[in-house]
Amino acid sequence: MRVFQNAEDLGNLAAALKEAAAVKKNRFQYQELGRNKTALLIFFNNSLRTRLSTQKAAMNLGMNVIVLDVNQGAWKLETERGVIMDGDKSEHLLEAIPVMGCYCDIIGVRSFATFESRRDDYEEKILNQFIRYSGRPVFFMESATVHPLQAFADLITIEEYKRKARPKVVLSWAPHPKALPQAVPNSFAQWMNAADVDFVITHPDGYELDPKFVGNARVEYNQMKAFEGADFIYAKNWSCPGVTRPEDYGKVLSKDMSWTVDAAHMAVTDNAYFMHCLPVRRGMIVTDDVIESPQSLVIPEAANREISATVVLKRMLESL
Ligand code: AN0
Ligand code: CP
Repeated sequence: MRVFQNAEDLGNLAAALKEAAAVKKNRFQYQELGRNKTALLIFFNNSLRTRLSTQKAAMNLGMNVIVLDVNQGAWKLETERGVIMDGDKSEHLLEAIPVMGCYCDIIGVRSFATFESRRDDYEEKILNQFIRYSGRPVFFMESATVHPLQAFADLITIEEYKRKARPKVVLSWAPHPKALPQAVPNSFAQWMNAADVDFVITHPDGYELDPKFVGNARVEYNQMKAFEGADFIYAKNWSCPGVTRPEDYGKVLSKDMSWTVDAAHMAVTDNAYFMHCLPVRRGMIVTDDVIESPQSLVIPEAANREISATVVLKRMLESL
């Protein structure tokens, strides 16, 4: 595997889930695979889980790991071509990327949507430059539009906890004070569409996700109706994807607190599990009692980030 961006990059998902279960039983069985290989993890944005779980995954495989926080200690990077660099940016991404490639075998990159241009974000301008100019396999650690390591970990978690062959999974928008990316809901939708689940998306008017991620999912604007009989509730805030109104891209259109997932919401489900990728704002996305309930899977999801990253790095090492 040279690029890990979409669900299809893993090939057969059932096989990938089997591999994940085997890795989880013995996460050190491929220690030799990564010997003298180096993973470089590049962060343009903050992280707790991705930073720790991906380092742990690389260590499980016997790899060396280098982590770079671009905004803390590296030179400020220009990303546009044709610019006269007389401002505060000392280096161009087009030199920085191949240089980074010199010191590693595999590169992971976190670079969130900037919301400056919908087109640049949805064309994955930054990550595509890493793919093109680094000369190394590249895995996405949350890009402008996708967060596949999270979605894979979420699918592993659903596989572990499901009580029906084909559970009902609901992706629900929830309120948040700041504009957040669409990467997590985009990837979650993409992976749920590829998996064998009954998938429903619910959000207020104007929050329609990009059709390429919605696929054949059912969209239900009445949140309570969407929750009826659900087995898994996956809450997440996202800002306006700009599908119906491009001028609203990246904006906060609603802070409607009636969408906060509370006990009354969970009561209409089939004793559903509660999921969120974290970090989560209590009182906005979800109430304390729901996130602290025995039905909350937020910690098992985070734990499975180590497993999803181990499988992805293993696949990349195997194809070096
Ligand atoms: C990010 C987001 O919503 O995409 C990262 C989530 C994994 N969240 C925040 O910036 C709070
Ligand atoms: N879920 C997730 O990716 O968390 P971090 O932003 O802390 O890495």
